[in-house]
Amino acid sequence: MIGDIAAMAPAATAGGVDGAVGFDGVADGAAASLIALEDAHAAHTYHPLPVVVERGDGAWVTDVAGRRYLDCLAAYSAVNFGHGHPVLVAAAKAQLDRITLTSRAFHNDQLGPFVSALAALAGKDLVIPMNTGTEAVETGIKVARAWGYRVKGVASGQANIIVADGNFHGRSISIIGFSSDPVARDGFGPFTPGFRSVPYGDAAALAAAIDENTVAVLLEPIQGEAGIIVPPADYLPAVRRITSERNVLFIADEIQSGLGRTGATFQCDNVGVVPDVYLLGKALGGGIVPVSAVVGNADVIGVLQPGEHGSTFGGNPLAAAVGLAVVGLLNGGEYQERARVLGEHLRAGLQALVGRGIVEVRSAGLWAGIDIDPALATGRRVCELLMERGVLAKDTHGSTIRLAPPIVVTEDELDFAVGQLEDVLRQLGAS
Ligand code: IF1
Repeated sequence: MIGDIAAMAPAATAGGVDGAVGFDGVADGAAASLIALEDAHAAHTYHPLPVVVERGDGAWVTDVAGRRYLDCLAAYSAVNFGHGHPVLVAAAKAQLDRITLTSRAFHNDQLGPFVSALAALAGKDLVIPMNTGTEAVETGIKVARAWGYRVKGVASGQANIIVADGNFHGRSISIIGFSSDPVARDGFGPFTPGFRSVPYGDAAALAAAIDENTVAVLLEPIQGEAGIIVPPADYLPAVRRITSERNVLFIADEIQSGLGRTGATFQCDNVGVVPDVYLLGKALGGGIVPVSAVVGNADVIGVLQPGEHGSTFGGNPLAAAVGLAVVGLLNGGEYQERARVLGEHLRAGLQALVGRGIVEVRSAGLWAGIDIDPALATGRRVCELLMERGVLAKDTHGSTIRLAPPIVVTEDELDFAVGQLEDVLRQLGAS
């Protein structure tokens, strides 16, 4: 089973592990002119590595100079099934020749099958199809507030939602308003009221923050941007118990942690918890189109009435066709099992580097947060050196880097990535 999925990935056009060649980090030729064009006309809201990607296949990408890199970011887990997955590309291509957008003013023949399959995958009965993760989070906030007023009986305009310190749920004004990251939040006020933030992992603090107007708790089951922060094993079960007892919705933001990444369909599965609402995105679109969703039961998601919510592109036939194909890949459980087994291999390889330039490793499935010894280098510097060795990764805060390769990655490719990290740490002076 494990081998089958790798075989299904598009054949690497060239290189593979022994063909991975980074470069000296100085963009040249076509890359330099393309970067200059982007620099001149794209707002500078990012600081990308100086690599210009032209193609992708499976777990690999190729830059404009033909150099290949193992993609250990997978677009922040939006490319869980690899670049150019044949089943997903075929679903998209077939739909492109039929119809791609109708708006929800009319039905289309792809939405019903998609939402039915997604609801079944989540063990729920209703889906609100959206496009980006941010939209799914904002939709979840609207659903929670409407449920609070119309079902729980919270006084109008008084609803509050509990979030966790260190959260990342997107970049809209309401969402950054409850961010604890000054870079994400400062200078964009005023913000939306009705949110309280408590320490992540502390169930007692969460229980103490709940009052008669609390309608929901919104949490990442593992905090991604914060550095793949895995809470104590009993945290989410305690949150589930507390929210059930206090008639508060438990909304799990599985936009990054879900859909196979952590070795299960949802990270909540790994800790035996079923939230009232799943927020999904990223990999739901197969790395091809933006697809997100809010998934729950009718007694919660059903509170919204016609005209109260919507989206021009939400539930469009192209997104639904790809989303249905993604659910099809997940229904068999092979990708979840692969992420679990290969994740253990990755963790063992990284753990062996603790004390040799790495301070701590946190991981779940094929999702790892690695704290580099800050005395050695920043996370950014490590990622620059990894790029020169044919591995693409992304730092997060300070000296933490994250690894999240497509689940189609092979054990040999994981060994290659860990080997390059070991060499980079040695290059930086780690003993
Ligand atoms: C960027 C971070 C990751 C998310 C969770 C909702 C969203 C995200 C748990 C919103 C999005 C993306 C945003 C992207 C980079 C990436 C990211 F670094 F920003 F924080 F993954 F950790 N919930 N995360 O992780 O989904 O609207 O983006 O589809 O903004 O640079 P979105």
